[in-house]
Amino acid sequence: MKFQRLAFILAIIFSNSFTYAQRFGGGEANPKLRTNKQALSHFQDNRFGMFLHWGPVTLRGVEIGWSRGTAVPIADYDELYKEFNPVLFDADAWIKTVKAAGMKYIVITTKHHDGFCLWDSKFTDYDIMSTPYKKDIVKELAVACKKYGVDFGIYYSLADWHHPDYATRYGGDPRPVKSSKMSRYVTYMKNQLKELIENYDPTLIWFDGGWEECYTHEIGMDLYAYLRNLKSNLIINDRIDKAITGIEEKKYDNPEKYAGDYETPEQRIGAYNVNEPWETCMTICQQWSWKPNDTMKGLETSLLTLSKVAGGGGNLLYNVGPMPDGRFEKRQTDMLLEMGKWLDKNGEAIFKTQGGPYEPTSDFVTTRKDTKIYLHILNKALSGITLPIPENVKINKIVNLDNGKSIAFDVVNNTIKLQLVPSISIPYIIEIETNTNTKGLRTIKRNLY
Ligand code: FHN
Repeated sequence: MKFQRLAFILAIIFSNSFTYAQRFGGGEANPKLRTNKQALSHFQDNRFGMFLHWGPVTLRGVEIGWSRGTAVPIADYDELYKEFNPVLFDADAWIKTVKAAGMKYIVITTKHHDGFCLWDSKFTDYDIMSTPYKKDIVKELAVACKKYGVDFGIYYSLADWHHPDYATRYGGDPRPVKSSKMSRYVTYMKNQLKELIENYDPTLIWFDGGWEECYTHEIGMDLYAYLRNLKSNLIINDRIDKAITGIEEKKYDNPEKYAGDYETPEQRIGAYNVNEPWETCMTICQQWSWKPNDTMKGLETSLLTLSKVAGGGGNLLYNVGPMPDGRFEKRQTDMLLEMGKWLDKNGEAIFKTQGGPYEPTSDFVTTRKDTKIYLHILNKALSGITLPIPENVKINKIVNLDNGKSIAFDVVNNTIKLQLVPSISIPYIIEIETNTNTKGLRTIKRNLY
């Protein structure tokens, strides 16, 4: 009995230690789920990217996918491609804006739930080459990303309410499901994903739409392994499988069981997690695809979101919905360029950093890199901060990154006190120079300060 009890305890101890390794490489338990950790840490270093939801539906200014059969009758929605002619689309202009905004990668909807393909696909005519525009949007963006050194990511919806073999209908689609054959649809997806990988070489595939019953955990695992074999350093999000933490806001107690390289909290700041990669996706406006006169988030809100996500250890994928003529709205471009100016001054506190070591509060979050800890001040009125300092850490100097001015501080009994001047613009960054490599510091719990 004693031996069995000991074996049980050891099994519990080791099973947890394999969770991270299994899911992110290292553990031998399930090679199907092995990702490329080097590619993943590069993705994490990128920190800030642009999500792009675009397609013929922008002609009506309603939500992509979801308005098929609701705001727009299916028969009309499925004909919109015949009008789609974004003559002002300029891939170089888009990617120049991405770079000027300080963003390091893009994720473009190559196919959303409506099934329309923004690239020249050999496997369907429901694609950009059947529109009056007749140019491969995805190709042009892939070329522009390479030209300007921006990582190229693609969004691909596993749900396809247009495809006859996808076995779930939406929007009152009258077609009988019995004629649908998911195995044929999976083959269609594999063919399309193979041509996307081989012809456009994305660094990342952002899956979505896997929540419907017809798409199973088995399909997700098989698809992950298929893609992993096609491109070993491809980054694949958690929505390729059924542990869709981003939408359900729930933790899975056995994440190693599910495929996917990182978690995808949506329209919210993800929970503090400096051990596993995650990315918040969020709209700059309210709608994912373009909507005339949509409500837009301002510069301060956008920068606070970026700081809070980085302070929690995550990436921010910030969404722009391009207009039907192929341009970004000027107000969105202008705001993004202001974010870029802030990042010109403060980007060292965002890029290639790790979240923490202090757990986030409503007044501040922290990031760290090399021997530095960056305090992101989120509260305009804050006039001072008192924090415990980790053992053996010495503070050499403290500087306000915004104005370059040194900040006076006291250290008493492993506690640092620093005075702040309430500021008109937030977030602003206080850089703390220490004598230690901060990456190794354990998280300092919020109840200690
Ligand atoms: O249904 C989609 C939605 O249109 C959008 O693409 C977002 C982006 O994360 N994902 C799904 C909703 O969770």
